[in-house]
Amino acid sequence: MKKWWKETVVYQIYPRSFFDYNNDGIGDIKGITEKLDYIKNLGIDTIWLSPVYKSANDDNGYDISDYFQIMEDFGSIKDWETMLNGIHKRGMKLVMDLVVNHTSDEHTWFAESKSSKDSQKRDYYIWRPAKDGHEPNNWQSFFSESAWEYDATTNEYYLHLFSKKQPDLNWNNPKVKEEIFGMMKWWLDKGIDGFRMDVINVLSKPKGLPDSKLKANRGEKFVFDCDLYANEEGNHTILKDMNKQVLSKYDVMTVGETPEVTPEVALKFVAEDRKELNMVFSFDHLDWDDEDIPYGKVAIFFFLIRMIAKKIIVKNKKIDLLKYKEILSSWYSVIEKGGWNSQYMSNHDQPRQVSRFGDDKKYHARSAKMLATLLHTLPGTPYVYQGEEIGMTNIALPKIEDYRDIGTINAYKLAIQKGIPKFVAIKGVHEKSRDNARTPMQWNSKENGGFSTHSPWLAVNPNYSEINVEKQENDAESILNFYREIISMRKKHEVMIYGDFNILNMEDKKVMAYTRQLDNERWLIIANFSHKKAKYNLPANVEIKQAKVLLSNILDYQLPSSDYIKLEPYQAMILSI
Ligand code: TEU
Ligand code: CA
Repeated sequence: MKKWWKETVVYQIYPRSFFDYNNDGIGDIKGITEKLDYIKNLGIDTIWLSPVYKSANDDNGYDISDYFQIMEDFGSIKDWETMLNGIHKRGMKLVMDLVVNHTSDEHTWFAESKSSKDSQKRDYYIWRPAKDGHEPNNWQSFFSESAWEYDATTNEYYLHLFSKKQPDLNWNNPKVKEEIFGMMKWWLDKGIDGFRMDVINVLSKPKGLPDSKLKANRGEKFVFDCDLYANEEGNHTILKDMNKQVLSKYDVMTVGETPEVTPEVALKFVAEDRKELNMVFSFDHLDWDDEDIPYGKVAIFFFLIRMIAKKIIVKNKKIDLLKYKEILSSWYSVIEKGGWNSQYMSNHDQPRQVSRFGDDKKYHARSAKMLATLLHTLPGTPYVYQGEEIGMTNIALPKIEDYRDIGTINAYKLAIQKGIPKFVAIKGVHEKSRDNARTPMQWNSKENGGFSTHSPWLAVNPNYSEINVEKQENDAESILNFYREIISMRKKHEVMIYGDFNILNMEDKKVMAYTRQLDNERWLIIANFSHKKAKYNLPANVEIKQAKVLLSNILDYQLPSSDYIKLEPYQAMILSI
């Protein structure tokens, strides 16, 4: 069925790093309002705003201390209203972040909950006594420490799947549900157009909070086992309720962030007839290159050799294209079976896509455009993360003290505790730190990339004088203008939205080729994922003479007359066939 949220292109803003209006070193809401024309000119119709609520800022706003107020660093509710008006005036929509697996420990609910076992709010959170003098179970949080924190006031532990300043709410308590649903309505009545729902598939915890059966990594005490709670049936009960009581009353879009879900489980969240969510953010296409730093001297030695080899010798092996194709085609089943998907390669938690899957040096612009071609022609709603549209890259800061992300800092600490040498641990940080994505937006080649005249809260990437908006505005061949073009194509060609999807070369390790087809309109998308030249043989039913180039990341590209296509490194094209 046709829906506006299938047709839209979403732009994610990480407010701390977008634009600093009052020059205190921190991005803010007025800064966003200032840049709305830029976003509109990109062709965006929906903005997803990472949290701007009042927060203790242990996890940059994902630890909310008051759901009804704006973080002081970012401005006031008046500023927010002005921004919302500006968004709507330009015909765009606003999706807010909903973080309700946990609150901040500085939320008044938690202060009350922790004050005494008899507190009326005790059961807003998940408290347990010690087990044999230890933590109540062996769970590890997402941020590398135990998922339990001891609190002396009542001599019990509370559960936190993320940092210890992010206690988990108890969704078995009907009062919690009521509070959260009420809060959602409050924002919807202010006129917002949807929610991006943080870790929405872990709200419900398994009965009895059992130990994970997985073995802890060597040198670690606790086990990270997201599977244990990610697939709880209780999450569907909560979402069905939320849909019925809240969401169904508004014309809004919803996207749930769901780590560890398979396409089968995702379908249960997004199949239209289940009335839960519109789409989820899956991780399969991003998690497969995760690699734990090993334990022990010998293992570390070989790990290092492999990392160096990966960088120098086999650059193009950064992506296992066969695996990626399998993942894409298995996720397409979600759409075929009556659900919908999101498409993203970057967000505020992930390294920069051009550094991770492309080549951020020699083929910077070309590989960034190749990835953009995919993002906008794969089936699902595309999400562009701020800075991606100019090809912003990863950063490698020399010292752990230069990093701000709690996830990064904790993971580094654990690595050092395990005896991993500092220079190895910092390499892991360079590859995977979430701060790669959080460096300030590069607007121009002035001081701090035009983000702020004050020294920013996190270092600006030193490449801002080469990679910035202003420079790309004036360059017809820039990544920015390529994004504008491909986004505008989506408004003219329904095949990009509703067309069937079919990968043609599942066995090819270098080239990705797939068709999108809607009625008589048939497109062929070809992308070379390698930093070497490659060749693609056209399928028998494609007549090269009939084919027309709709978009290419190589200037003035002309199709050959042969029945195969020679591809330059990272070359990508959209053909109408
Ligand atoms: O992320 C949840 C999540 O799955 C991530 O922690 C992810 O596994 C990790 O970042 C990969 O490095 C959401 C938010 O997007 C994230 O920013 C928050 O820190 C987290 O929830 C807690 O709210
Ligand atoms: Ca500011």
